[in-house]
This record gives sequence, structure tokens and C-alpha cells, in this order.
Amino acid sequence: MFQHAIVRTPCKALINGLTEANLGTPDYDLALEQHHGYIDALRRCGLEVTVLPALEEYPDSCFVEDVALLTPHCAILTNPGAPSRRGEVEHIKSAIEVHYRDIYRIGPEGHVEAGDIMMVGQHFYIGLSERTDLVGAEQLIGYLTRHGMSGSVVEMSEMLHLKTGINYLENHNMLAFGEMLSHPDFAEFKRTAISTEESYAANSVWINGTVLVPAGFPKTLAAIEAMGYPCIEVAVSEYQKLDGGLSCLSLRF
Ligand code: CIR
Repeated sequence: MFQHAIVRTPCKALINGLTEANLGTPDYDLALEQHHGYIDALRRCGLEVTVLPALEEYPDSCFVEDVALLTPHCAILTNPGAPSRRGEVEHIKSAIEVHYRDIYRIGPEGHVEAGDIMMVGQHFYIGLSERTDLVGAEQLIGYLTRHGMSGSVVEMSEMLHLKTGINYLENHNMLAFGEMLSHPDFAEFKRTAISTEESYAANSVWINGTVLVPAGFPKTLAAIEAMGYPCIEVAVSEYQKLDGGLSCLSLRF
């Protein structure tokens, strides 16, 4: 179960965030409104939410998930593969120090963005993407192992981050699309296929028994409800324009 979440208010420079989505420029006011709705959904799942102030010099800084991995036993600050995002890490540190004694950091020689990390119990799957490399992943696994957890790397080629294409809903259930549907590393799990036109909704998030689902993806919503999970739909269209999924907008621990 999770008790806390950390989010960061989107800055006005959000409209200049990194993207390959081709869905147009985000509307900042709508993005702010959607961020409030997101925070509200986290609270409805029982989380105490820390809201950090906007960081105008980092357009993508509201995607806090990428800059740290918060496990039940330790925290690991990452070193994002995207150069424009590296400075975000220093700014998340103090919010994490409030909750964690053991805090590690990925080294300058390796790169990790935690959107590439999927937690399944005490095991962490780490996607090797354009943002996360083997050197970074091995450092991360070293830190996890010190605290009795484990990690493994996942080869991938089609998507931005691992969790763009696969997400764990607990109880052995995963949502997957594209290369993640047949990926051998997840053969032991029950994978529910997300169709190409709803692929964005593969990034739905389990929080304390409830699943947050991006608004506007009815087939995925119905599939998750049919699996027996209560769902909360959250409008995040302005973040989709920046390749940002539901999970990247918060750190949950
Ligand atoms: C980026 O490209 O870094 C941001 N525009 C989106 C980050 C999405 N993060 C995630 O999926 N964990």
C-alpha cells in the first residue's frame, strides 16, 4: 500500500517540454486544471500529497516520476538520459529527505529515468531505452540488492519509457501493448492487451486497490473494470501532448 505522493506543479514553460507526440502544444491553463484533478484522484486513493512548486527553468519538471525511484526500503535519485532534465534531480532531493534515510544517486557515467522502472513486489524491471542505459541500470540494481530487493534489465526498442507500454496492476495482472505484449520477460504474468488506438492508456496506475485510468479510453476502462478494479478516470490530455502518462506525474510510496 502507498501512503504518500509527491507531485510538482507544472511550470509555464511546460508548453516547451520534450515531445515526439505530434498532438499540438499543451494549453497551460487546462494543464493546471488537469493537475488539480490528478491530485484530487491521488487523495481519493488515500494518499497524502506533497505539492512542490513549479520550476520555470525545467519545462518537463512536472514529470517527477523520472527523477527518483522510491522503494519501500530506500530512495534512488536518477540521472536522466535527457540532458535538459538532469537538473531536475537536485530539486526533488529535499522532498525525499523528509521521508527517507537511505538515499542513493545514479552516477554521472550512467543514465536512468524512472519511467523505465516497473515495480513488481520486491523486484524492479528496468527498461533499456534511449533514456536509461546499462551502466545506470546496473548501479540501480546494486543499490536495490543492498536492501534485499532485486532488479533486471528489459530490452526494448519501440517506446519512450518501459511504462509507456506495460504497467503492473498487482495480482499478477499487467496492461501491455506493442512489443510488451509478447515480451518474454513478462511471460509469467496475465497480460491484458491494450489496442493501438488506446495505447496511451496502457499507462494506467494501480494505487491501493484502485486504478487511475486516463480519461477518453473507454475500451481500456471497460477492460480494467472487468478485471474487478474500481477505476477513477483522470483527464490528462495536455500531458499526453508531451508524451507524459499518468504515472509520470507523481512519485508514489
Ligand atoms: C519527456 O520527454 O521527458 C517528457 N516530455 C515526458 C516524460 C514522461 N515520463 C514518463 O513517462 N515517466
